[in-house]
Amino acid sequence: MSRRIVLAAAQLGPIQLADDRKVAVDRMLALLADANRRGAEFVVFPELALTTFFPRWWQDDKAWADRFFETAMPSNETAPLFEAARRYRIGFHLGYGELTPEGRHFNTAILVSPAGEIFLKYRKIHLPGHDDHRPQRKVQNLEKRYFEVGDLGFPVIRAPMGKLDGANFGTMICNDRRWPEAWRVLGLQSVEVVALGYNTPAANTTNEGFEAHHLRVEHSHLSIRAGCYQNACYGVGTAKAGTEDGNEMFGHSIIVNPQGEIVAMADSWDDQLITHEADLESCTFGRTTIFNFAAHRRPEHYKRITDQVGAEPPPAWERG
Ligand code: CDV
Repeated sequence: MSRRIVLAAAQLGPIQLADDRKVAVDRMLALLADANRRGAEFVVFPELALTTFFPRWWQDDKAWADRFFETAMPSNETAPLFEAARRYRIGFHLGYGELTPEGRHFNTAILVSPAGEIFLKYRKIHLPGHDDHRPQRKVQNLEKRYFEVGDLGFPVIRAPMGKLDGANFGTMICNDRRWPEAWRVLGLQSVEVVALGYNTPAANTTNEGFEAHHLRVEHSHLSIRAGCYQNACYGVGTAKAGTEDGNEMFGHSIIVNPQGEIVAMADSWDDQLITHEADLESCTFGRTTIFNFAAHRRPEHYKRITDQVGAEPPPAWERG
C-alpha cells in the first residue's frame, strides 16, 4: 500500500548582510504560498535560513555575531512562518542560529508540524572550518568559533504529515551530509525523510591544494545520494544559492529517492521551490533486502567507528 507525501525543497537565493529578518521571512512566506498552490505537504528551508552565512567573517569580538542568532522560536519575526504552516496545513524544516537562555550558541534546525508545533530539534554536530583567524584563506569559515558542537545527537521522530498518520523524520545540517556515520545513525532509527539544509560556497575557499569547481556540486550530490541509497530513505537537500555578500553559493538543491536517484533539482541560483510526490512505501525495498540491517550488519567489526577519531597508520607488513 502506497504512503504518499509531497516533499519540497525551498531554495533561497542570497540573503545579504543588510537584509533584516523580515526580508528573509517574506521570501520564505512566498515560497510557502507557492508550496501550498503546488500541493506540497512538507517544505525544507536551508541552513541558517534567516540571515547571511555570517561565519565567513572574523571579528575580534565574538559577540558581534549575536545579532544573527534567535533567542526565541517562534519570535515576533518568525511567527508568520508558523501561522502560514497552520493556514496551509504544511510542515516545514527551518535552519537558524540558536542562542539559548544560558548563552550557548548552536547551528540549529527544527521541524514544525502542520499545526505549527515544533516536533524535532537538531543542533549541528559536524562543524566545519576553524576557530582562529586564518589570513591565508580566501574566505574564513568560523563555524567552530561561533557555534558549539550540537548536543542532541541525530534524533528521528515519527509524526503525522500531509495525509499520512505517521512518517519517520530526521534532520542533518550541511557538512553532516558528507559523513556516512550521520546517515547511518538516522538509518538505524528507520528514518524515511531526511531534511537537510546547506550553505556551500561554489569554490573552495581554503586556498590550499586543488579542487576542481565542477566537483563541488558533485560531491554534495554524491553524499546525499549515497546516504539515501544506503539507508533506504528520501533526502531533501536545500541550498542557499547565488552571490551572498560577494560570495557565490552553489545552489543545486535536490530531492533524492531511496534508490539514490535525484528526482527533482533546482536550476536557478535564486528563490525556487522544487517538489516531488514521494511514496514512503518505497523505503521498504532497500531495508528488507540489501540494507536489511538486522540481517546483515556486523557491529562487532565496526568498533573503530566509535572508539577512534582520526585515522591511524596500518602496521607495516613484514616478510615471513
Ligand atoms: N555550512 C557548511 O557546513 N559548509 C560546508 C563547507 C564549508 C565545506 C559544507 O560541507 O558544505
